[in-house]
Amino acid sequence: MSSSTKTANPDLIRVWEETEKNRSLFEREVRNLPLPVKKAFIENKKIAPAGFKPSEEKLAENRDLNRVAEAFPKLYPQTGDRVLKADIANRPLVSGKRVAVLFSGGPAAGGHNVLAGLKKALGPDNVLLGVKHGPKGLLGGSLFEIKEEDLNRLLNTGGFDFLGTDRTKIKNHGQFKLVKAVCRDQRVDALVIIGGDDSNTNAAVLAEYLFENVHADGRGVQVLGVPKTIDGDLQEGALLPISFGFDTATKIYSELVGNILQDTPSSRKYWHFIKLMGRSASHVALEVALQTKPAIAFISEELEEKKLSLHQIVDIICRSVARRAGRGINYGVILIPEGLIEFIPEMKILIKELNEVMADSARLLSELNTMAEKKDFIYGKISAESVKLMASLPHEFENMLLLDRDSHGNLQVSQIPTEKLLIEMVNIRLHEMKVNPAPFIGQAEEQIDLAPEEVERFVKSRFATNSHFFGYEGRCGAPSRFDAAYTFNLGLTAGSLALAGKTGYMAAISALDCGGEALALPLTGLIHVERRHGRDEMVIEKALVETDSPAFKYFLSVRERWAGEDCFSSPGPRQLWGPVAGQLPITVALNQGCAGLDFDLGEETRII
Ligand code: FBP
Repeated sequence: MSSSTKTANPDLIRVWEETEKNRSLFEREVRNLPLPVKKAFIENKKIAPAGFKPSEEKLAENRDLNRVAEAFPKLYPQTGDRVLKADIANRPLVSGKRVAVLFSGGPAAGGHNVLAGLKKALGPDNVLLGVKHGPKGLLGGSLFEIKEEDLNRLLNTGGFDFLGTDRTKIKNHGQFKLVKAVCRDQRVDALVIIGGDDSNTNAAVLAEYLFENVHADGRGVQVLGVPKTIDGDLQEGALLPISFGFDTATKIYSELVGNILQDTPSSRKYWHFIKLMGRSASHVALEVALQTKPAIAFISEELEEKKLSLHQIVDIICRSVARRAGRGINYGVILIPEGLIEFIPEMKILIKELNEVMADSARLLSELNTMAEKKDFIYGKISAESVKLMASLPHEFENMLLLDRDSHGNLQVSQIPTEKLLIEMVNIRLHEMKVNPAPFIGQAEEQIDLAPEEVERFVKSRFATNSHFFGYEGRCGAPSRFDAAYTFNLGLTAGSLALAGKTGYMAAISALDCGGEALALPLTGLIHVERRHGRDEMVIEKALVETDSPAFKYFLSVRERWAGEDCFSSPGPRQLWGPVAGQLPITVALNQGCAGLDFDLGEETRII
């Protein structure tokens, strides 16, 4: 029979069409998986909310506590810098409470499981309201009830699509009043904000504003945070080892990078410049480097500490390319953290100056029609060094630095093609080195120690490149085994805090390798004073990679070997079910002093 006379089997078509809207064969399976649940949330084999009591755990010393106390006069006396922990002795017996939840900022795997945990903690006697489209939806009053049956669709699936998210910052009086009105009109008793450092700072500000007198009887609205960001830069030592979404994103990137690494000695002809998402901190790049062992992985925090210029970074790459080419290895992988350019001192000054001019003159700039006019205006306001640096950059890159800022006034670094900029600059430098190799060869620190035949091999070698940016690929995948369990327990913690009447706390889980401890971290204890956009602001600081951390020190001890040898590791796809063995992110396990990579967050429990 010819193919034109064949017809598709209608049963197969029907089965296939059912896979639309989060009902793929894969999603159907992952939804049914049991999850580890912490003991504090289990009573008589059923999920139950926990109460809270003071913990002996302490936050790191906060030098700005007095200023925070002044800025949060109502919240601070309640929360201060005192950590709470889940307590099975005082389970809240509450009914009729209405808790609203929203996503804020970029998506991260496991958000849907936070919703599931919240819903389970609240139980059938309380109401969980979903806010559509993040903070913007809150201002517009877009709330709807999340039903038990919604969990059948949500559990263990990736993305934030059930509610949507956005990056609106609720910061002015008009917005605060709107939120108050929405909470009063929709009888919201508690608001849970699932977000990163900025969003949790916002949660603290809202907790202060909504502390009292929202409802007719004088009650306020509780505000709670849940730590989310694939960037992994919302951490608080042992009390909050990592934000959710980091594990899934880094495992997805590690699979992709591992595949590319495996391609390099197979095809033997490309250098791959791979930029990895992570707006500021380089936790993602460090984790992926440890998972995959590339030739070079830049860690922005180290570059900043060493005050390296863009040209010195280019030289590091060129030396490695030449050394490997001398040994006949004409390929390699370079990992570049998304935020790298903001950590190069000269670029940092330039970007800071640009941010300030663009924030201060936003209205004026919006009235200028052409890029040339904008440039003229901006260049007239920044320092001579910055103007010079701007002029030395490739044209495309220069324009990118002038793109509109996000709602927090930050440069949208994910739009800056750093990987392409480096390729362009490395190409030029390698050409210079090949034309006249003598000055580059030798034993001085800035030179390359190559034998004459290696120099010859390098000079004859071809430098072919590919650029990649792995970012959005990793944010919305189904949560890894770790993130699925972690987020469900974070949801249970936040739901319990809501029922326990707490406000101004962020849910956290510590002791990830030994049963987990559900904690409530006081937002007022996490807030510091930081200079942003030319003024002091109260913010939760981003946790950057520390160059004296165990994870970074381990990386330091192995990177020379990775640079010189043709070694790599290809970890394969992330695990979504099966044993919890070997599933912790390696940077987290190293920094937390864990004995292994196994996580332990309680007993496997069927959720739906
Ligand atoms: P959050 O901190 O809000 O979770 O977002 C992190 C992130 O994934 C960054 O790594 C990245 O720079 C940014 O989002 C990109 O988001 P957008 O597409 O909104 O610019």
